[in-house]
Amino acid sequence: MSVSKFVVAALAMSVSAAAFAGGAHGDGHGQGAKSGEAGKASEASRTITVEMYDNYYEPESIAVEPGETVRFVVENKGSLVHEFNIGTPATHEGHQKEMMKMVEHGVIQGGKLNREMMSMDMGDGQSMKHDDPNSILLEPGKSEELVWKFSDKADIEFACNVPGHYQSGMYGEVIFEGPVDSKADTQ
Ligand SMILES: [Cu+2]
Repeated sequence: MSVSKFVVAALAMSVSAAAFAGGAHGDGHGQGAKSGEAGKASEASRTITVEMYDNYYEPESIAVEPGETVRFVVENKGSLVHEFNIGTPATHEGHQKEMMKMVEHGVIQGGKLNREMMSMDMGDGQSMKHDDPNSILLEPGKSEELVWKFSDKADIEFACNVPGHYQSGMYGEVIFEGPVDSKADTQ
């Protein structure tokens, strides 16, 4: 789709954009249930700082307890836009297709995000809103928090789905360690 056609469609479809925002990622959420759900900061057992570089994370992996709620402080210390997204390999693969569209339409341009365009509807039942609770998308120098309640043991990674980044190794393993029993002491 050409840019001009996209803009026209986006303006015409603003109503469906609102509808889409609610249920856009039905499939993703279904699979996301395996990785957990949005958590409450008041229930977080600890804070983990994650630094994003071009193109890797520090730390490279994260160890959590099954069912643990963690507050992540995510900082983009690279020169490109990066994402911190918690999900299964399948959800990451699906999200990479969405983010490819964001690049194709100029929403993501290297180190910049076009927030205005992100709020538009693409006119084909897709939006480029990036507001899933399991994900943060950041420009260089920016920092944001994400609170996540992990599910029981599952195949979960944190990953950057900006095109090419996952493929160049920008993902890390979530390692499940220990029983949940010890949480009784901290809560
Ligand atoms: Cu990245």
